Amino acid sequence: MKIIFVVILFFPSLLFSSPLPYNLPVIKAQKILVGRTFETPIWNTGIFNQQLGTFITPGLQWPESSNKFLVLSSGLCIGTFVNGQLRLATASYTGEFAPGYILNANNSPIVKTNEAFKLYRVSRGDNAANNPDYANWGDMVSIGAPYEDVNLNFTYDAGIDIAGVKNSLQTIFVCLTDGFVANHSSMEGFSGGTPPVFAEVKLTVWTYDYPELEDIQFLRYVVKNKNVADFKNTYLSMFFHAQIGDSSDDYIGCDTIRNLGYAYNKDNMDGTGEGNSYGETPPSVGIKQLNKVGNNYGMTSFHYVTGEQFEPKPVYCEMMPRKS
Ligand SMILES: [Ca+2]
Ligand SMILES: [Ca+2]
Ligand SMILES: [Ca+2]
Repeated sequence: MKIIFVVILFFPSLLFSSPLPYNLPVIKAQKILVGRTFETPIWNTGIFNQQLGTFITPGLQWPESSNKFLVLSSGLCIGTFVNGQLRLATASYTGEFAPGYILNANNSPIVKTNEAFKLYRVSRGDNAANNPDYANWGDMVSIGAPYEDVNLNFTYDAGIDIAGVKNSLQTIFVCLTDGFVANHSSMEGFSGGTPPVFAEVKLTVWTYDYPELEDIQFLRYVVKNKNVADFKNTYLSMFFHAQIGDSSDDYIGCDTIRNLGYAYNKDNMDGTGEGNSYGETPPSVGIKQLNKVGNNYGMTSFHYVTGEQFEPKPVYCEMMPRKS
């Protein structure tokens, strides 16, 4: 059985940027993260592993170009109390985030964005001449975009340093915020539509082509409270809708020691082997929290959701959302 892992890491951060006004809802966009053995979309709304389109469409394609998929949709969700009010910034099927950042001015959070805030993708061997994202990578370095400091001077030097995570095959970076009210909707998927929490989320996603790491999608989230009020009783949760080819014969589980959630086929034959099903010896997929800051940030719960057509009926907020 081949296992593919998705790994998340959390780090504290600071933000430095310059303001421009912006008040429109986000136009959804994606860039495809390409690994040596798989490919998967990364959205500008906090969603990953879903193909952007009219319908909810699985996105984590493994092996690449196989037209077989392991995940339908994923995203980091934040739940917290702000001044006693429960607020959420969710990313399950649509995503309540958008590229941008937040200033604190006049004792209130002010959400900003500009044309520089978007998905950036660089691949090994790219340069400023063949990839505009590479040419403009320096715009995002002060925000948190990673690079290999080739001349070891702790400064990004265009043309000398190498954009992206050191030794990665490909790196995607985007700075997101949930601060735009227009992107909070009860149609998000699960429990969306609250006022913003005013978080900034800097997301780096990358792949390696080392044989032992080639099936892993690495994600690093840097989450910062940019509200003027504290976050209280804050939970970060990773929504992960796995789907091993034909979803009708899938099981899930978790490993609390490894901070790992996973999905696998209940028998050794996924679907019929026709179409998008894997057939014999299907793969499994998991998501693991690799880095935790302090003692209270490991996996504290693992929960499932089911379709509303299944008995027993789950409580409403844990049903899959209707979407047509
Ligand atoms: Ca340098
Ligand atoms: Ca299956
Ligand atoms: Ca089966």
